Amino acid sequence: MTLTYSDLGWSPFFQSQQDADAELTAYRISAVHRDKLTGLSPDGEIQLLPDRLTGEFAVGDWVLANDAHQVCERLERQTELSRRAAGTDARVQLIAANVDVLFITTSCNADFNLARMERYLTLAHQSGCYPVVVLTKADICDDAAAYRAQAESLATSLTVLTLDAKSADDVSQLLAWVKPSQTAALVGSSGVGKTTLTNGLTGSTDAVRDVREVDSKGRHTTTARYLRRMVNGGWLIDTPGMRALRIIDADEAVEEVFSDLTEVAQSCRFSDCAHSGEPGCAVKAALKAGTLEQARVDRWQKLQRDEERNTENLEQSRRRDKGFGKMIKSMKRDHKGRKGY
Ligand SMILES: Nc1nc2c(ncn2[C@@H]2O[C@H](COP(=O)(O)OP(=O)(O)OP(=O)(O)O)[C@@H](O)[C@H]2O)c(=O)[nH]1
Ligand SMILES: [Mg+2]
Ligand SMILES: [Zn+2]
Repeated sequence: MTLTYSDLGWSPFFQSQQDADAELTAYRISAVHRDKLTGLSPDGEIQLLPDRLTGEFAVGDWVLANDAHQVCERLERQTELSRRAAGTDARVQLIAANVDVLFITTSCNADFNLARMERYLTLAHQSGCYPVVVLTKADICDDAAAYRAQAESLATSLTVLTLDAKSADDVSQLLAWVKPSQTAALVGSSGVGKTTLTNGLTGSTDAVRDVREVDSKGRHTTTARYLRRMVNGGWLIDTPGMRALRIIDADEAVEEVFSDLTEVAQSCRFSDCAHSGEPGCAVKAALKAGTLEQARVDRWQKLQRDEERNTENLEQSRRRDKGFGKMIKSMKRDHKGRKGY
């Protein structure tokens, strides 16, 4: 079966960026390897040679390449999912690009965590992806409806699906949220069933974690990201489980996810109220009146603090990189100067 560019997710947004380079061929990146990229076009799948570090490409990206399959340009992204990489040396890590729907995946067991879900919702808001919460392992849980109600309480009209990721019937619920040629990404902790869902939705047979190992923490069965075609013509990106989602540059998205609280906080007497005992604090008043929930206020403040710290660290390492770049440049300049002399 041959796919067209529009089947692959190509749109006027990308077309307008190609016009100047009409002799180059466009490819959708389906996998990012250490030193090469896999690209899809109507002619099928080929390996592409990147023009910069492969870490600067994300699965889902559109690139333009020449006849020698060398990438010449990466097209501007419609949406970008990224986080602060793990470790003290903060960098931005790309998760995926040009994603329309974010399947925020967790299971009806110990992985279920409202603070974590709020982080993923923030990621969706920040990138402009439509969030759908997927609660797996409903088949081995006594009260899936209670988990679902908790998740639904996080935002008005938030879509929450509860299912058994191993059941073909259940899994087909997800298809309704991704139209042909649209792209979805599965994110969530390790072991929640992202690859099980991917296999059900795409017909592939990727390795899932052995049932006997389900309780062992810290193992990641999936180690790379892939773009795959779903049975309905949509596209799906499976991702390796994340231990922590450190969000960056997301203060506005945090405000949106917690719009119920931001609205109340607007009535605080001081515009920089920290809601920790200041006079005229509307948040404290609402807590007292029982119209706000303390746990949610705590999660909001923690997420704000974490987001600020992550972004600060990122700024520091950006400055460091810039300083390093300047140093190299001045070394080169000195070197040239000597040669001239
Ligand atoms: N009973 C039941 N088991 C499930 C369900 N979803 C996943 N599993 C099992 O949970 C285990 C982990 O599933 P995976 O699909 O490998 O999880 P993952 O999210 O891809 O994990 P990583 O690749 O490590 O991020 C497998 O043994 C699945 O069979 C479900 O809804 N019900
Ligand atoms: Mg997996
Ligand atoms: Zn206040």
